[in-house]
Amino acid sequence: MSDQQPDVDVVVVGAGIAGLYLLYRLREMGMSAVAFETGDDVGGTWYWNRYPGARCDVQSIDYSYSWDAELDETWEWSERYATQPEILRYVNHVADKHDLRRHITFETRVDGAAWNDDTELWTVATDDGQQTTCRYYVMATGCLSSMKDPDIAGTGTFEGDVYFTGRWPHEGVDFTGKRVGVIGTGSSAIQSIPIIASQASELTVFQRTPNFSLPAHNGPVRPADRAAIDADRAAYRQLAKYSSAGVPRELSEESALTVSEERRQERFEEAWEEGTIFSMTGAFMDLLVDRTANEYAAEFVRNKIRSIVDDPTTAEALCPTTYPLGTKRLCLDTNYYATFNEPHVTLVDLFANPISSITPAGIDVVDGDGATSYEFDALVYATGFDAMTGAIVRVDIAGRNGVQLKEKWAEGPKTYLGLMSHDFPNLFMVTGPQSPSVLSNMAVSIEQHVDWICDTLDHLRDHDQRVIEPTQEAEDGWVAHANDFADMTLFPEANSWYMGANVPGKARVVLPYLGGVDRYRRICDAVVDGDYVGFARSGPSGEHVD
Ligand code: NA7
Repeated sequence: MSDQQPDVDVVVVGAGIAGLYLLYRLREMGMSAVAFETGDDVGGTWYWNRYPGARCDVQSIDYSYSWDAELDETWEWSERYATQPEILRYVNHVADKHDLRRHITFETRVDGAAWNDDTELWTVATDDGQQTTCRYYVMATGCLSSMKDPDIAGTGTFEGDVYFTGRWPHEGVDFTGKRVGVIGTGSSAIQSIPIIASQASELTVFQRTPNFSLPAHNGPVRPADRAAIDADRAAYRQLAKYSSAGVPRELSEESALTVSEERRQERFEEAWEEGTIFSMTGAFMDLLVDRTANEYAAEFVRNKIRSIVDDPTTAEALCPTTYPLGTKRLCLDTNYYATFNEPHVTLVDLFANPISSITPAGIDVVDGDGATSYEFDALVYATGFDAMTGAIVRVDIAGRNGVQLKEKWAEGPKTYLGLMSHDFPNLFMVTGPQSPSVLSNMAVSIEQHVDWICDTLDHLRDHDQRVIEPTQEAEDGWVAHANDFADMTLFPEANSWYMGANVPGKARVVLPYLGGVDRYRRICDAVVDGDYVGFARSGPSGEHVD
């Protein structure tokens, strides 16, 4: 083993909510670290997604850091669901308060990273031509940061203004008096469409798969929610950590199959009124595992859509029918469905009239034997992301013996606990695939991963160990467990980005861990308590510790 010393102990990729907390913890531990960030400032998701109406749809009192008690006590959110600018202000405040920017190299993209078995170091290559060696390498790149190629014929030929929701101009966009086309009806579109409609002279929405959306009922933080957290903040945060989705809530023990029709409707009405992302799927215990139970909830929401949208054809087109409720990302909205009652707003159902091409003037769709042409001043692509794995495999990561992560994951991600992958020693992922991540309150899941990673680095240092890597057997077991869990649910039925199904050519395999935040946390803790069961570790002279 070589005794070459690295440039820094840890390279972090990304300066979003995860990267910032990592930098804080590593500094507190006395480890040197540098973060590389593509953007010119902190914020990650909240830096890039500046489209009109962008908000978090986990309540802001829950989607907050808990590690800074003083910040937690004093920061006041102006709304239940804060807007992107407010969240970005919060993240900037944290970076300033803890003087974190000095550890970050902005406007610098990590292109590659290679493990050297002799030096037991990673060499990280950035797009400024520099190389940085480190002992530990952490991808804090976010789950929804690598944009999906819109993959539509003629993309690039449109001669008007073009916008992507995930790369919105910092100076904002005014659509007043403009004819606007929006492609996509995922969360980003559902949040932005009502606001674009309030400015545009004409708005045409191109919908491939309709989504289930619930009213956010946004406004000031609700008194009951505030009281719950104010009563005992530390206890509330602890409850969140050991909850199924990272938000304290009582789990239903009722089956939608055994209660009366009256009771079912009552629970669904309560969920609709509650206006949280977890309320509808949590209304009964079996909504995400039983098709019949799920269909009760789905039909309830479809009836709501029918009651809001005046034109029956548009209403039916907006009703999802091809997948169970909750198996594609549920959305929260403010006036989304009602927007289609506005005379200048049109829905184009791409199942009936698929896009044949983007054109210099707008969009052509197939219409019977002919075509209909739509002309626009501006086009908005709200076409989503290469979720969970995209930002990780976009970097050329070469592990032991040159094994490429991209190739290893070609048939789907292979990880142990969503934290590490065999043959990639000392490489950690924050909210990686096969961890709860996007199916949870990300703030809670990020903190858990950062704490686990930092506690592990601390442990290695204390025990004079310097390399950690999951065993093949542990990884195989975790992959099987994650897939088995998914197979007990309805999630595999949907062509969703949870399944990698939105990106042509991507393996169709469940990406987030479906066992829940609490079960997952207990497993991670048990692994540590079992002296890192499933991980091989070695010290400076190569001696192994199992
Ligand atoms: P999503 O949820 O992936 O939505 C993308 C939308 O774009 C969705 O309606 C897609 O239809 C549509 N889409 C994608 N490609 C095409 C093509 N080629 N033609 C027509 N329509 C297309 O991304 P969002 O940004 O809205 O949300 C991502 C997450 O960010 C969100 O869930 C929150 O967690 C935050 P499809 O469903 O694939 O038929």
